[in-house]
Amino acid sequence: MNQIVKRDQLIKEWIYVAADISRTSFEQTINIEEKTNRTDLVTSIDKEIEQYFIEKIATHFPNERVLGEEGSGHQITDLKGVVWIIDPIDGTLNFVKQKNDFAIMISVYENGIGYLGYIYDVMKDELYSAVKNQGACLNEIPLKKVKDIPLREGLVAVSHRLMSSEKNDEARKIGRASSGVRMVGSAGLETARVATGRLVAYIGASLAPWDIGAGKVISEELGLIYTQLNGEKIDMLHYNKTIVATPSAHKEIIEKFKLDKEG
Ligand code: 2AM
Ligand code: CA
Repeated sequence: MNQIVKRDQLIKEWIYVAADISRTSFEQTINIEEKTNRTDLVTSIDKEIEQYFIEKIATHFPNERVLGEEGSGHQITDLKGVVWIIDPIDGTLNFVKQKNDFAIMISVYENGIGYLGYIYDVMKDELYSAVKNQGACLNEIPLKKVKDIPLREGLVAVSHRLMSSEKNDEARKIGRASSGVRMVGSAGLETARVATGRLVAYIGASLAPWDIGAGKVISEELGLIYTQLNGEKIDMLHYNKTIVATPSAHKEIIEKFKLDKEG
C-alpha cells in the first residue's frame, strides 16, 4: 500500500474530530432508530460520523472505495483495490444507554489484506492503531506481543447473543473452562482487550466486516489468531461467527466446543 504515513496521520486527525462529534452529542437531543430489532440501533451521530469520514476519504483518495456500516459508502461486492472499512460507532447500544464503552473504527484493506487498523475508545481517550508488519500501538506507545495464555488461566468475553442463548450451553461451558467472563458490548473494545492481554479470547456471534476490520489488523500484529469459529479465515464481505484469541485459547475453543453450530 502506498502513502502509509500520510494515511496514518490523516486517519488519526479524522478520528479525533469524529470523537468530538460523538461527545458533543451528549448535550444534544439525538435521533435514535431501530435497525433490525430493539437491540440493533442507529443514531443520527452514527450517520453523521460515517458521512464525515466518507467526505474526507473522497477528498484525499478519490479513487478508493468505502464500506460503511450505515450504508452511505459504496456497494461493495469484491475487495479489489483499496477498500476503507468504517464503523462510525461500535457499541451503539452502549453509546445510547451508557454514554461509555463505544469506539470509532477504521481500517484500510488492499486486495483483501488489512494494512491499517484503528480502534478509538472515545471516553477513555485510548487509540489502538496498527500498520501491517510494523506492530501495534496504544496512544503511539508500542504494544508488546501478547503472552500465549491458555483458556483456563484467562478471562474471556462472549457476545451477549451466544451467552444468553437458551438452545445451547456451549458459550457457558467456555465461561466455566476459563477464569471468568467479562463482557463490554463493543466488538472493537473487546478485541482491544485481547490485544492488550486483559482477555484471552473474544467470541462474536455474528460480526460484520466493519466490526472486524480494524481489530483483525491490530490483533494479528500482536500474535493473536482471528478466524471464524469453525477455524476458517474471516470472510470480509459477509457476517461471521468469530473468535480472536491467544494461540492456545483459540485452539482449545475451536476444538472442544461446538459454538459454530449455534444460531
Ligand atoms: P455495533 O454497535 O456497531 O452494531 C455487541 O455485542 C457488538 O456486536 C457490537 O460491537 C455491535 O456492533 C456488534 N453487532 C453486530 N451486529 C449486531 C446486531 N445485529 N445487533 C447488535 N449488535 C451487533
Ligand atoms: Ca456501528
